[in-house]
Amino acid sequence: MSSVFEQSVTLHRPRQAAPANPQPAERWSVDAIEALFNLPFPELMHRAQTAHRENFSPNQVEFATLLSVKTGGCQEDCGYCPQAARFDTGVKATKLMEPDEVRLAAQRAKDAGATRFCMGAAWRAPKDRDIEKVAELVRTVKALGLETCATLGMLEDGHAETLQSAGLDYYNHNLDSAPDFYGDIITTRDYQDRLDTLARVRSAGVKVCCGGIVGMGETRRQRAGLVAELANLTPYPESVPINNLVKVEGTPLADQADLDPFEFVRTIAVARITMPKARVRLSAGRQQMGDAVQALCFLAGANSIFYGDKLLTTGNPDTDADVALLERLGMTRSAPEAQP
Ligand code: SAM
Ligand code: DTB
Ligand code: SF4
Repeated sequence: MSSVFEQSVTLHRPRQAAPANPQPAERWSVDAIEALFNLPFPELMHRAQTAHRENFSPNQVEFATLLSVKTGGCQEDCGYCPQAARFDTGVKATKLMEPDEVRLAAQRAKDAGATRFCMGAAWRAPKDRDIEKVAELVRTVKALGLETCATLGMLEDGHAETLQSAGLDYYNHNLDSAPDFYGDIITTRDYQDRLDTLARVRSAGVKVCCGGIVGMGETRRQRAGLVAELANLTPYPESVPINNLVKVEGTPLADQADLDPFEFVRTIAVARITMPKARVRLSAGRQQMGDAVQALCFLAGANSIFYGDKLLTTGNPDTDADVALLERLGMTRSAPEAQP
């Protein structure tokens, strides 16, 4: 069997990388997106696969590794999050990591096969001095030849520019839910704050990584509402993480009922159809999902995963298990995007 690290023979019009600035093909109404969700599963999958194959090789998956560079103690009240100080989740607060420690972790991720390295910090919003320190971390990771991504909370004017100059490729900031569900989950900042940060990232020339979480008790229409917000961003994000809620004891959503796995797969398919050139990332929740559902997500157009045995504070499948899964499926890891 060929190695997962070898490039597959591509039979379709393959593209290794999303373009820097995909334009929205059309404006999507919530009704139109809900209609996609309502399609028979085979029809929805066919449409998603068609969109996927027009823009990417369907056999390749990007590996992105996450590192929590500053964990816990966050003042926000995001109802899903183990890092919010107000919830008793057992997560210990740490200080921002030093460049040497981050370099080691990034080198390990690269050696294991990751092409993108994403640094997360449990901040509501970084201070100016935090941005300077994270810029140093970005330079450190970039120097190893990895694509860089950071998720640090809300940014002020100038922050995204500083990070861009340090070599930041992507900034992750999720919309998380539909606007009409958001207030049920988070009260300490509003939807417009998130859109403002995304606009700052975009205008600094940093690529946008923006998605959300499903399985928080939202309706199907609200899942459609989240996808509509993402797809109607102009341009839509280059990278779209779709997280399945990881239920953490101590958070308000700890006892939330499981989402039907097919509904998760549908969400991936609808994201693929509405944002055809984006990297759609099958993000949090893989450990709880099982191999068969993950395979359906790849068939629905997911072409990126978080790779490494930890997300930020919760578990993720072992790297060996992910390499084995791709080999079983005859799929391969995507080559890195061309670096500027
Ligand atoms: N503090 C920053 C912020 O909120 O923008 C960055 C880190 S925050 C942990 C990044 C994202 O992780 C959140 O927006 C959310 O989408 C996701 N996330 C956090 N906890 C999660 C959970 N339990 N299940 C699924 N996704 C989660
Ligand atoms: C994203 O959309 N998901 C990642 C990343 N962006 C930063 C985070 C998932 C966190 C899951 C819960 C945890 O491990 O703390
Ligand atoms: Fe803080 Fe981010 Fe967690 Fe919200 S999601 S509590 S802002 S770390």
